[in-house]
Amino acid sequence: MTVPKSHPRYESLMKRDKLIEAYKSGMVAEAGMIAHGRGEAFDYLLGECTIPEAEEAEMVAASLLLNANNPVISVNGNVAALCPEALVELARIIPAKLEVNLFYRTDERMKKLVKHLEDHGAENVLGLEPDAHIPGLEHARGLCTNEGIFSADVVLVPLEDGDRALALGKMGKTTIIVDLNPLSRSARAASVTIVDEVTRAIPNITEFASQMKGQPVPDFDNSKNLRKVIDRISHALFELRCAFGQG
Ligand code: PTJ
Repeated sequence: MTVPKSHPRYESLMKRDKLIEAYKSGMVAEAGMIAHGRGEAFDYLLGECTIPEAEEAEMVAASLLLNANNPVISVNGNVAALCPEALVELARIIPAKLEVNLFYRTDERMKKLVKHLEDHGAENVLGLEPDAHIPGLEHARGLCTNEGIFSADVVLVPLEDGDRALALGKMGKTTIIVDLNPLSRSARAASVTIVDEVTRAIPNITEFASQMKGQPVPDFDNSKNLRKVIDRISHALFELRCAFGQG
């Protein structure tokens, strides 16, 4: 499908197109399409832009990654499909390791996603040969590498399911989540929750990281930040409600 750039939903349609193509090529899980739809709905409520609360969380995320001993970026199907270049660039700037870690893990998807990242410039992508297991996560979902996620002190896990975010937190890791849904279990379980669309969030973190080398991690209260996000959404809905008039 050719969408003219002038189409008011151009950006959104392009993202859908990327996901559909990646789904057809076996990189994105079926459920990934559903997850994206839920994200879109929340993005609509946020005005499809980076809100100040997200910007603050992105700055803190950059600082945590820069100050980590073993920072790891966990990559799933949706994220790899939507912004592979941005992930590779962030990993380079920090520097951080990239590890493919899937909810719906199959060997075939793992190989395709590792290759996809390599095609976009990544080197030494971890995940294909897991030698560790995240405690408390059953089956293949918990598989990870000792060199990467298992020994990481700070993990960036965009679009995560709540279980894994909780399990990583229980391991004592600092977890940074990107999730457009501020009400999700992941959002509430994370050390830092970035309520932003992943294709905006990752380049923003990279931009902050390029400016913040050598600086300490700023104070940050994740619950307070999430409360402000929910207030912002509530206010936006109220304004919309008013636009429909009285009665
Ligand atoms: O590739 P896999 O096998 O690891 O599977 C990935 C999915 C995303 C299918 C899996 O992790 C999953 O089922 O996730 P959930 O529990 O649906 O959570 C995904 C969260 O990401 C939801 O809360 C969405 O609102 C949010 N989300 C979806 N798309 C985006 C997003 N947040 C930021 N940017 C997006 N583009």
